[in-house]
Amino acid sequence: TDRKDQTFESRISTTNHPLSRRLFKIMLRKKTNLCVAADVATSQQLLSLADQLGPHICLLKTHVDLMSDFTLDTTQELKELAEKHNFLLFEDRKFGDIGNTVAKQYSGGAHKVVEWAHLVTAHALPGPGVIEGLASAAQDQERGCVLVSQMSSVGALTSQEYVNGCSRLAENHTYFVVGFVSQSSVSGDSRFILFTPGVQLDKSVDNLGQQYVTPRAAVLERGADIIIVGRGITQASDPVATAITYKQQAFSAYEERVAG
Ligand code: 5IU
Repeated sequence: TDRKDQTFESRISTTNHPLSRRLFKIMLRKKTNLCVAADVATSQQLLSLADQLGPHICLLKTHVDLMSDFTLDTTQELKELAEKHNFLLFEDRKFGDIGNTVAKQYSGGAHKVVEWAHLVTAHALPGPGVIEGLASAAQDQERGCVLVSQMSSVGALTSQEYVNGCSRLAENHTYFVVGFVSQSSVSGDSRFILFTPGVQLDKSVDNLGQQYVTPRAAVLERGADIIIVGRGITQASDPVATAITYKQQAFSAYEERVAG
């Protein structure tokens, strides 16, 4: 049967990636398939969002390269909050170079992403080397990547052929690839988790090409397992109450989907 008809419970035993299993278990225990995108400029804002929203999310997505005061102390505190509230850390780095370069970008530089992010995004454009490079830098740590199969922005260049190429790449690297960022049900393989950004309740676009659907549409029409929500929550007047609304809508849409 197809991925989207199967429960997270049943998918725990089909995947061989330890982080996919952890993520399924977190989603079931906390009844949340919400990932918050915390695109904020300061450590204080990031840590405060992580602590406040922690109980309601399965995953916290970061872009640490847009922070003005990043230090590794911030990531240490993030790790502690992730343990306290039982969520995973997801750096949306979109690695997209040859294996040798991404291996160094992942483990080195100012951000040392491999030391604290459970998951990272990668573009499939370079071919298998990008995944092999990341996996080599991860060594024996429990790490994984999510391939960008489709994007939410206007005019994205991801053709059906590109999407199919991403799926083949993932199938050949299940030891490291946990799933896809997508806007449709790009894979029926129940081992892969689909992450869908471009979700907001009261807007359909921003002024720089972002396009939004509702949490229900993301899960029921676009095949999302996990919804990624940024400004809809982070810029709300009450981020916690708003996160609860998104969490409940997305999780009940998931329950509806698997109930058939
Ligand atoms: N993001 C997208 N679309 C994509 C990919 C990533 O929006 O196709 I790949 C990121 C960008 C931002 C978050 O960090 O997801 C969405 O934020 P808003 O909900 O504020 O638009």
